[in-house]
Amino acid sequence: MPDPLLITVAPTGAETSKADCPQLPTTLEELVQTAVDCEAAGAAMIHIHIRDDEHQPTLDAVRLRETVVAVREATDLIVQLSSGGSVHDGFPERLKVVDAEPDAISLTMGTTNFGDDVFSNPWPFVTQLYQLSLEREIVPEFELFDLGQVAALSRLLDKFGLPYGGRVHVDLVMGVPGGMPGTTDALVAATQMLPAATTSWSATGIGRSTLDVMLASLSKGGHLRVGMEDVLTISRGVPVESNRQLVERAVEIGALVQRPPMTTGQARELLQVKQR
Ligand code: KMH
Ligand code: ZN
Repeated sequence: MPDPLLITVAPTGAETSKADCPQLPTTLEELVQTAVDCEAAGAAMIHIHIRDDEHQPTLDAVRLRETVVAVREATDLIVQLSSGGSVHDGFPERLKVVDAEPDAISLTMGTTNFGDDVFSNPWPFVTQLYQLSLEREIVPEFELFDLGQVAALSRLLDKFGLPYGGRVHVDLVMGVPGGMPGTTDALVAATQMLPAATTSWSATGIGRSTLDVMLASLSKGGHLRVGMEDVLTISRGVPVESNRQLVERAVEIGALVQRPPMTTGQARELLQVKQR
């Protein structure tokens, strides 16, 4: 029996500027087209950061809701909103992301140095956001940037129980300057520490760690996140043309290890997202 591969696309992020990367999808129209293209290529979930009219990161509530509606109308992708936003976003706006009623949110399990900045996720914020996800019946994807955050996930589940839907899905975000490195050794260490309640996990390697992390994840039976949030070159010095190109590469590499891309229906079953 083939073991399908969940491919999540993270098309935009909050760190890259449109001026530096004109092919980055920053408008709603571009984002929806990207979602359509990436679903056709084999993605089953989309991790969304949105931008304002000046292409700057925003957590504007109206735009977030419009985005969720538009991506849902155009695709069957699981719509995951980033609750991380940018390093400059405050906790109140980040908590309000749930008001847009996405299928899923990202939920980072601790504070991380993030290049020269700090991605702040103190324990009281994490627990508040987790409890909100339970109340609103939104599935969290636990984003783990280092090994301490793997332990923090066990602590969270011990104290507050399983997420909405009963599944525990993790994404290892590796290679952020300040987090765990994007290496096979770090991936093995992190996966060995995952709570027993974990039902699925994916991994992504930032920048030049992308291929190492992809191959390590596949060799350990994990899933993949790809996209221009995490990597902007397809090979050394060659810019990524589109998110679709990154999804297609993940599908090709998955095929080599007999992991066909998971359909959106299979992904909904795996993550037990609410029917909306
Ligand atoms: N932009 C980073 C500071 C998430 O989306 O939840 C945080 C991030 C994680 O991208
Ligand atoms: Zn993100």
